[in-house]
Amino acid sequence: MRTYYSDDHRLHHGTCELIDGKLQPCFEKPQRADHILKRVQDRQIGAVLAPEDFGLAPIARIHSADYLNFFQHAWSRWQALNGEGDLLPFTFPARTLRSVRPQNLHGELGYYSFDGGAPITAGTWQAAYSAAQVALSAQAEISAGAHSAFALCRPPGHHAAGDLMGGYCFLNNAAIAAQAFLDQGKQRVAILDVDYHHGNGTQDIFYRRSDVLFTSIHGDPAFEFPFFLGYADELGEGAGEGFNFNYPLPMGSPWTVWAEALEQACGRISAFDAEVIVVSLGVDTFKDDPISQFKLDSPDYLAMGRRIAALGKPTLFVMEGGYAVEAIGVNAVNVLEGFLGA
Ligand code: SP5
Ligand code: ZN
Repeated sequence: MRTYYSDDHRLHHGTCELIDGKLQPCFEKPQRADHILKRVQDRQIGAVLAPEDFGLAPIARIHSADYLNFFQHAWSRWQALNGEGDLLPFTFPARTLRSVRPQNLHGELGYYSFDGGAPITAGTWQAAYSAAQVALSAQAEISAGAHSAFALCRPPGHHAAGDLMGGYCFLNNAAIAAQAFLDQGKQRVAILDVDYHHGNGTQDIFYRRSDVLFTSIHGDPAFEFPFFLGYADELGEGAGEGFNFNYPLPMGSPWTVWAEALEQACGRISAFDAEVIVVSLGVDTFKDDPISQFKLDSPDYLAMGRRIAALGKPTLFVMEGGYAVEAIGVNAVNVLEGFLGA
């Protein structure tokens, strides 16, 4: 399996995020990608390639023009205001307020954000743009006939909706890749989101559509970020009804419980008769993850990969979360090795 990777991810290096009531050093940091890349190389699972540049058009299939324009220029506007350090939102159009778009930088940033966890730094746009190109390059390889490919994306994407950033995410790499499959002629794409957190952005993007099946296994949002989406009764809307399946699990869930949810999700994917699968590959389900509460161990990721392989479809793996930095390489690559037959 080939891996697509860009050094540009380093250009996104936030200092602090607002998490659990206080500012803390960012959990989503460049070393994450370093560990994954090193494990890919050590295990020799296949070549590591730089992405091609497919431009903005495939990104604009998912994200609105006004959102992209805002995100691309937010940092220079912050600099023009003599902003110091990272840019974080602080006011949001929550209940009782109006979702109007203000003209003040901080007002606009609040409009386009749902949390204070995704700092914009000098290179965030370039890093996120390159991560999307990494996903599109791996997608193109599968379109050209490969059975699998790994998009080593950073920053991650699954919390980002069409015009909303948050949860360390700015551009939804998995959604951009899924849409590219459809635009190149596929009719049914399944997304399997195995990150510990619900993929609220991906769910919203495809919620009213039947061409993309979204399935997600995650910490119960009644107790866990992102709190406001990801419940089991969210089944899709309109034409999308019956094409969205959430598997919220209790805090502390071990592999046995997680694997049962995976069976259910795989059953839905098979019944949908997906032509291709996009896996939102987060490994923050690991027992030692610093911000998560599941109990998966490293060998469980091999079993996860084997079960996904048993679906028998071309599969694109898109990197999402995972914050136990020392173990992230082993765990992510174990999924890929399990898929490849280890
Ligand atoms: C891509 C991704 O994995 N984004 C995750 C963003 C999570 N942000 C908030 C996490 C809140 C964690 N609370 C943990 C309490 C443990 N004591
Ligand atoms: Zn996560």
